[in-house]
Amino acid sequence: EDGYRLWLRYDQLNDAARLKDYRKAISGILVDGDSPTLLAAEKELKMGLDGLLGKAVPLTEKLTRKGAIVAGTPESSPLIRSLNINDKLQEVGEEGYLILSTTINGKKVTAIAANTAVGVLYGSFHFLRLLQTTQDISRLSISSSPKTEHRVLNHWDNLDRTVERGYAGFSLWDWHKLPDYIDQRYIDYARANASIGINGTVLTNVNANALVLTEEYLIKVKALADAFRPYGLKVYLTARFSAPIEIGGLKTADPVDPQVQQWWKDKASEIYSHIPDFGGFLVKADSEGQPGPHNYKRTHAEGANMLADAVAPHKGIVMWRAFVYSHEAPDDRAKQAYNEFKPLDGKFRDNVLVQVKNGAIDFQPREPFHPLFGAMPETPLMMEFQITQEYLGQGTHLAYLAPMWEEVLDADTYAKGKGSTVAKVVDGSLDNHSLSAMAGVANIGTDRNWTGHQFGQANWYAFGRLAWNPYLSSEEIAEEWIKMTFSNKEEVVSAIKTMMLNSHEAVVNYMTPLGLHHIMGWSHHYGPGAWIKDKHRADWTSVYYHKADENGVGFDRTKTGSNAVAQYFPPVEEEFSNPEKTPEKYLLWFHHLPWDYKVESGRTLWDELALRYQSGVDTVRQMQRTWDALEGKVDPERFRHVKTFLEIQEKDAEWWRDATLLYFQTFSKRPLPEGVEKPTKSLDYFMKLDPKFVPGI
Ligand code: BDP
Repeated sequence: EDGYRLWLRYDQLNDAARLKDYRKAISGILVDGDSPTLLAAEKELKMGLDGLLGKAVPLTEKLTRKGAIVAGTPESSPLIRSLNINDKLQEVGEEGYLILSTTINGKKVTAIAANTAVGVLYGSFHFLRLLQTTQDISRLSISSSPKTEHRVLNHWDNLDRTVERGYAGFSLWDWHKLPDYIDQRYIDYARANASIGINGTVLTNVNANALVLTEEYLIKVKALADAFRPYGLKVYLTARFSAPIEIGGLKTADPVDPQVQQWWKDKASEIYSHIPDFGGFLVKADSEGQPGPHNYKRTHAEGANMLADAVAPHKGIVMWRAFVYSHEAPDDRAKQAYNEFKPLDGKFRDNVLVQVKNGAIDFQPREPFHPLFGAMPETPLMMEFQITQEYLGQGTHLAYLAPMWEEVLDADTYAKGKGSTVAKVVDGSLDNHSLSAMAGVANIGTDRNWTGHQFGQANWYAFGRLAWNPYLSSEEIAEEWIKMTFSNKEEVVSAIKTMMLNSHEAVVNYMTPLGLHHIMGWSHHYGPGAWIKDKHRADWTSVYYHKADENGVGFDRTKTGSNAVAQYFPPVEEEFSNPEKTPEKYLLWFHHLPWDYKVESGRTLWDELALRYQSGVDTVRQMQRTWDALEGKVDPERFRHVKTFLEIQEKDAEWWRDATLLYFQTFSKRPLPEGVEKPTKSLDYFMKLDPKFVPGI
């Protein structure tokens, strides 16, 4: 049990009663049609059912006995056609499916029906999930379809196979052996994605390399696209804005230059000649040194539209990122994306989505929702979540991220009055956009268990499930994942679920409680670094964000400060403007408050801060106790792995607590309250810990 099989383990079920029912109910698999996708569905059903039932479930061509799993589309399968379910099928659209307990020719069957082969595949995975989570399958009437159209992983993978902010080994894409060698990993990767409805993958880093757009690489990309296609997974690439210069020999990359426009059109045609269903481009432009339209005094819309025009004839899309901030450190980096993009609302082509990170700074352990959500009604905005834990303990901390994503998706923007949630902006329902998408920055690499931490798998899983349906609860997703990945036993499920559901809050508490943000180590972003200052960019330092002084701590984003609150709709603006009304979790995000400001608990801000750091550490220790009690109830290999990582997490949590509190104490000049463990090292020690990244100290 090294974790390779992810949540698709298919071991024989140990719930004896259910197993008996399933064995009785399922007699064979009947998938008519021979498209690669239908064959993939058939193969998965066969593998899954054989494993889960612990017996060979035969593939059949005719319906001779009751108990068949009949899967197909009305075109591929006369049996599905005979069900006359066209009306119901119409409702589930292109990728949706139905799972029905019904009868055909007087025989009881379970029908997995869809309009397309990929819908059948998704339905097959759903059916297997029902068994994996030991649900009753005797009276099924399930209908499911995705709420967002494009559900996309963003790999920040470089062509040399390093992964930016990757903590699970190297890139899966073995460019050297491609196009000839198709690693089984590619297939298993595609299967895993299909099982949760992910239908797109951007293969390359947003900090892009134009080389991937050359013929030499495109044939390798084609090989991957061919391997993924049966699983409904489209490939996308990042487009480096200056590619026409770097690989095209042009003198400019100005988006209004006809030669440049033609170059991209030709490049798009070339790509589509290799990969007819190529998804399109993801672009990071004019951000952190990446080239972009601003180099030519053009707008983001002009840049995006040029690429959009190039891929439009082939039905491609452009995902243009809003993660921008200028080099001249402004009064507040949090305001910049809104300031730059809001005026461009309505100026983008129909096949452009603007990809917005969940918060306005940068994937912090917790951020209030990005004010752009709801602010650009004429433009489809897509969500960018970060699955890889750049700021949340990277490869070694257990942090189940779905509660954080849920918090953002459920947040009310009030853009069109109460109930205008971020989820409704993202799925297009608020402003009637048919184009909709969600992206997740992947946490996947060559590590045997794919994600470095065994529990990192849960974040990949949860991202896919939320992209399919942003209204699912993080709790139900956790429960599914635990049952499929570890065990169906109630005591195990509830113990692991508690760990997972408390884990994100624990990380926030020992890193950045009460709305603190961006106070981590310089550049690597792993440990604490609240003292980071005097860099060439102010907005890359910690002091810029926490603004601690003898009077207090926090970033004033109200009228008396940067007034970033004005970017939110009135009731939200009001709430965030007033420290009494601001949810405590965002307090220091919006306010600079005195050390003895009274918080909800009646304590002073200083005491509360210190106790939150302690509580983060305590929760990790609680997780350790819970995990230890599971010894013998989960397999020894994964048990040991997680146990060791929890030890690292405890050590790191103490490190964060001690280093950060000692630093803030130099301003607050107050003792640590009762209940907070005394640091055993000095601030000086912590500041010198990482001299490589803290030059000059
Ligand atoms: C930041 C990362 C950086 C990425 C950037 C981005 O530190 O490596 O390139 O985001 O999203 O979080 O473009």
